[in-house]
Amino acid sequence: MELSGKNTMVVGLGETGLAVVRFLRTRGANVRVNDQRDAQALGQAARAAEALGAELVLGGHPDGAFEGLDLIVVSPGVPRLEPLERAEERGTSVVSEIELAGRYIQAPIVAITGTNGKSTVTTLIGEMCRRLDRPIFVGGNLGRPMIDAIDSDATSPNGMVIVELSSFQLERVSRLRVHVAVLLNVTADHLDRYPSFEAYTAAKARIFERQEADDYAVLPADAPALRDLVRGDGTVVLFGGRAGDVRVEESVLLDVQTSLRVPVGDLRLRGSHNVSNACAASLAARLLGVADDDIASVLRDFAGLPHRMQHVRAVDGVEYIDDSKATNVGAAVASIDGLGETGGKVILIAGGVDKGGSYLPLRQRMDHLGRAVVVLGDAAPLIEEAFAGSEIGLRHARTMDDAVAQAASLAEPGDTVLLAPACSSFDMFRSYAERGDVFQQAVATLGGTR
Ligand code: UMA
Ligand code: ADP
Repeated sequence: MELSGKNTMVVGLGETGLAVVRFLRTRGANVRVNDQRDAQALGQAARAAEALGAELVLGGHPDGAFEGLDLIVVSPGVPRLEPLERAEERGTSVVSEIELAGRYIQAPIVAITGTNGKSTVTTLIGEMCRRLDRPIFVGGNLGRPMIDAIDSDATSPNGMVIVELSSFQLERVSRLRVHVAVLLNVTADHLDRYPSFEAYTAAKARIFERQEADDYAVLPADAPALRDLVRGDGTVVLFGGRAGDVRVEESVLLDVQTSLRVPVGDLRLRGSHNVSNACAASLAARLLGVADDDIASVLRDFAGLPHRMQHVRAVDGVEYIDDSKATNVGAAVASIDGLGETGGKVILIAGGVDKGGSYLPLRQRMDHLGRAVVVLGDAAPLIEEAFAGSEIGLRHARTMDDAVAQAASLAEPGDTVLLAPACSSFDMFRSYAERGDVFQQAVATLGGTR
């Protein structure tokens, strides 16, 4: 696609937007930037876009800004907007950053989606593929926008682009061809943005749409319904369950097609959900040509990303675990299950911004395994509602320090205090990472008495 001299607009000036502005300007396009925030709120990002020669239309999404354009690139956090839809009706091409990036990448693209486990699996595949001795890029929703890969060696035919893709990023893709597409799982999330669970699922399924016969669709063996989502011509390969190519048998992770065998006890990652993640990553890496020994050594070395089942400290025989990245109910349930047999009970710290799903699965787990739940943030009343009539205690906290103090006072030796909020963090924190940091600081200041 020739961009020189074209009239383009970037909607949303976060990390993605700024990276797209840089890319479009390098290719000689005229760039307008539109964001609902004003210049003051955008701060450095607005100054950077201006310095790159972009025209700024800030503080809202006025209709006029969307006129006279050849191309609009939408940031993932921007939902459906009426002016965008009208521009599309007028024939303006509206794409996501991922679609735009894909058009300039010659390297095979490896993409990972799903409700939970994306960052972990993307990182694992990235670490495994690093052993291939070819230039690689690892990014996407994980942090570095995919468009930043362009013009690096990783996008040459000899390279490899490995990206975590959210449903938001997949919404506006049309021609993106993914060589190895991994769909890990789908449970309720982002129902504050999508009209239905089906709409959310359909966005994720777009990852498969342009696959050809020599591409691979990697799916969980124990979720047959997900296979119906594969629309393209990619070859379906399965992980986990009883029939997956890479699965667990008698506590050993093995690849039935190769000699890969790693005892589950050798993995540093915690929790059964992470064993499933390890199976998915190992299968994808094998499809990409990584040797068994390299897969095995990454599985043995990788200790997990921060704020995912991260062990913080033991105080008075109570373990404190930071799973701040558990930002939906499915993830929080997996966290509780992933603690395994500890002999004690769980004190769960949960709450934040509600995403429109049900908290009942959380209650079911906690009724079995929990001692108490400490709720905080906007979603507290909704969680309380789901726990109505439950035998386990429910406490309210105003701050994270308060939540940790209350959890500590409730816990008995052998118990686990688990931060797995089942919600996003934006009511009280800048990000899940900040929430996790604040939790860890609060835990660090707990004085042990026994
Ligand atoms: N904005 C508007 N109008 C709107 C909504 C937002 O103008 O209606 C503006 C905001 O004012 C802001 C900008 O859009 O200035 C933010 O854009 P963005 O939300 O797309 O955020 P980025 O900084 O570009 O980060 C995005 C991803 N964010 C989201 O999808 C919400 C990051 O994922 C990703 O790391 C980054 O691109 C690079 O690819 C974060 C995330 O929370 C981690 N993802 C969700 C998740 O994991 O659940 C999907
Ligand atoms: P994502 O990038 O999809 O948010 P992460 O790898 O960052 O995924 O993990 C986020 C949280 O999701 C973890 O902290 C854990 O609670 C949960 N989780 C991770 N993997 C899985 C899985 N395979 N199934 C269910 N929950 C998971």
